[in-house]
This record gives sequence, C-alpha cells and structure tokens, in this order.
Amino acid sequence: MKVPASRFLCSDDIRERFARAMSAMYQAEVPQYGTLLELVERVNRETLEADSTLAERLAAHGELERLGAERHGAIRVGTARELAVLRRLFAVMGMHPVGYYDLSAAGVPVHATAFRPIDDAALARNPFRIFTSLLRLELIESQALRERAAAILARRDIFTDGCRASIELHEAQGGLDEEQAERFIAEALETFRWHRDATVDLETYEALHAEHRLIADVVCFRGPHINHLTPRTLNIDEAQRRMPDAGMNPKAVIEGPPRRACPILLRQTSFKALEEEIRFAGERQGTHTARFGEVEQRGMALTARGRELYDSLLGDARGRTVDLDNAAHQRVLEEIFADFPDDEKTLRREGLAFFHYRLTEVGEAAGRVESGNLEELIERGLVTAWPLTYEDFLPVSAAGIFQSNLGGGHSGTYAGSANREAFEQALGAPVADELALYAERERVSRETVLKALVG
Ligand code: OOG
Ligand code: NI
Repeated sequence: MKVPASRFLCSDDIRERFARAMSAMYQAEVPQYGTLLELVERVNRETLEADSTLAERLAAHGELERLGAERHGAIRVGTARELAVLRRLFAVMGMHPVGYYDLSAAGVPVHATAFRPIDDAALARNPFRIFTSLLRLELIESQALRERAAAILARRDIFTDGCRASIELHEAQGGLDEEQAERFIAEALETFRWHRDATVDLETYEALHAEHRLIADVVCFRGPHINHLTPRTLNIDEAQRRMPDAGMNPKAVIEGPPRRACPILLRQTSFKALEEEIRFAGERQGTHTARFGEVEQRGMALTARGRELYDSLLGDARGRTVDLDNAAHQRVLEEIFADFPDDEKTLRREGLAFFHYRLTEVGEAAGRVESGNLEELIERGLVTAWPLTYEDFLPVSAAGIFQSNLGGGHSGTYAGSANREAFEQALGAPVADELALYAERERVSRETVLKALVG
C-alpha cells in the first residue's frame, strides 16, 4: 500500500539536509575546510559590499540564498556495481547524472559524471553536486595488478545495509517521510566517510600506487571518501591571493577562463592534498594523500557555439602558458580571450550563452503588446534576461585539479580514451546532455514570456 504523498519530504529537502550533514562531517574530518569556508565567506561579503549592483542583481534573481550553501564534492568509485547503487542513492535527493567526462586523455584512468539537480526550482533551492568518477581498470597495463585490484574491490561493500534498505524503501514508496529521510541521510553519509584503516597491506598499496596514485586511492579503502567539498566564491582571484595567509598552499594557477566582466563557465583553484596517517593491514603505518580543498567561481552556461569558442581559445593558450605563474598565466588568457565577447547583449545576440527570460514589473502590467521580438521587448523594458549559471564541470580543469593533487602520476594518455557507452552501462542509465538541459530551461522561459505578452 502506498503511503499518501503528503507524508513525504520533497527531494530538495532531503538534498539540502544531506548537503549540510556532509559539510559538517567534512569540517570535522578536515579542519582546513572550515578555514576555507570562512575565507570564502569573507571574500563574498566584501565583494557584495563593494559592488552593490552585483548584490542587487544576485538578490533579484534568487542567487544570494543559494550562494552560502552551495557546494560541490567529488568521489571516485571502483566498480560498476558501486556506481549503479550511487545513482539510486542520489536519485533519492533529486540528483541525476549529467554529462560524461573522459579524463583518460589527460592521463587519469577514470571517466565520470556529475550528479546534480536539474530543474530551475531544485537548482535555486540547493544545487549540491557530486563529481563521481569510475576507475577504469581495463586501462591498466599489468594484468596481474588489474586482477589484484578487481579482487580487492569485489570484496568490499561501500553501502551500509541501512542505506540499501532506505534506497529500496524510497523506490517502493516513491518517497521518504521525515523519520525515514533522517535515517537515509545518516546511513548514506557513511559511504562518504574517511577511514584511517586501509583494507590492504602496505605492499599492496605501494604496488597499486606505483601504477597510479589514483588507483591506490580508489582500491585500498573501505569506501569512496569525499575528497573535497567546494564552496562558491564571487571573486576567485581574491580567494587565491588570500589562501597562503590563511595557511593554505594553493595550486599554481587558477583553472578555466580568465577574469571577465561577464564571468563564463567555471574558474577553479585548489589547495594541495593533505598527507594523512594510514594504518595498513598487518599493523604497518603509512601515509596517503587524497583530500584537498577547492574553491570555484561560477559564470554563465555557454551554448555549443560558445563552448566551441571557449575550447578553441583555451587551445590557443595552451602553448603560451607553460610554467607561468598565476599572474602571467591570467594575463596571457585575458589577451587571448579578448576575442570572446564580454557583454550580455552580444553574448545573447550571437547565441554564445544561455539566458533565462522573465517579465519585468512593467512587462507584467503591459498586457498584450504587438512585437514578438525578444530583443525589442528587452529594450522596451518589458523583459529581462538573466544568464543561466553553469552548473557543470570542465574536463580540462578537472584534469588539472586531479593532477595537481595526484602529483603527476602516469605521464602519457591512455589508449582507448572515451567510452561513454561503457560508463552508461555501468551506471545503468544514460547521462543527461547538459547543453540540452540549459537549452530547454531557456526555451521554456522564452515561451512563457512571449505567451504572456504576445499570446
Ligand atoms: C575530481 C576532480 C574534478 C572538479 O571540480 O573539476 C573536480 C577528483 O579529484 O576526484 O572535482
Ligand atoms: Ni572539484
């Protein structure tokens, strides 16, 4: 018998609570994360105080509420079985797999997706995202090592019985009530917890580590510990500049596009992974570096055309930024990105970025008007266009984040590279196309506005 729907918590509430619980757990595990949150909060507060136009614009579009709570995290799993259960776990919180990321081309033997909410209301409430990578054992050359890793992974279960039961209950009932949701959150959190005990002896760890540090990180522990939790800043240059004073050692350069009047996509920086004490099987002590800190600044989502231009400019920059410090790196990028329009009107007219359209107060009061041309309606003050925030990740930046924390590891690329089909098979579902999601949100907003004004 189905429990009446009204007794169920909405998935946005469960996600919000889970994100808070995860943040509290990570703060207890990694005190530097608390320092990072304080730094980002201070930078954001000062940025808003210094720029009242930005503050007003963010407030008007409901972006201020989500800013302080917004996080993304990352985990890495070892088997298709683990990934498939994670998909069901995240579904309880309204988080769905979006995008396919191939990291093998950058020398990291994983492919990935991002679990995140997808509709306007859910994103506005709390856009909590988890970048989830699946290890690709088939890319490891040594057959013996491959088999050893697979055997170790086959023995572990990264979910508690209570977590599995909660997921099944959610699927059977179509929701969870208050008490069931609290139990789900507590049980699900266990999957992401840090363990100081490795499941293998030091020799096994070292053999896997020698192949690639990431393989040791995925294979040798009881679960896929959350390896970073990233707050969103409004000024990443300032956050990066202040990190050393707060006792954090940032990576050399900020990844992604340069600073711009109209921020695009995603800029990221991180502080280096911590060296942590590990007890290996057989009572041997050792260390492992897995967890790090990261800050992100999000800008507008680009259309396929805008993304093509971004990728090609980033390609132009590649040969010219080798070994530069951050200031010089950013200067070169700014020069090269002068070819990317940097005002909203041009970005809109040239179809480079996605926007959300809304009636202004004047528009609400206008009744029916004659023109159906959106740009004209904007010019007449009846409609506003607000850029859609980029909710996803960037493979080149992600590879840079992986590498700065894995200390290089494997040098070349991996033959075989992208295999989206295999990833979706492991996941047990297709991943959504992020561009299609933005396009749909834009289309719905445009049609709603035009319907109200033009009929
Ligand atoms: C994930 C790295 C990717 C990002 O923000 O691009 C990432 C990992 O190291 O597991 O989190
Ligand atoms: Ni990240």
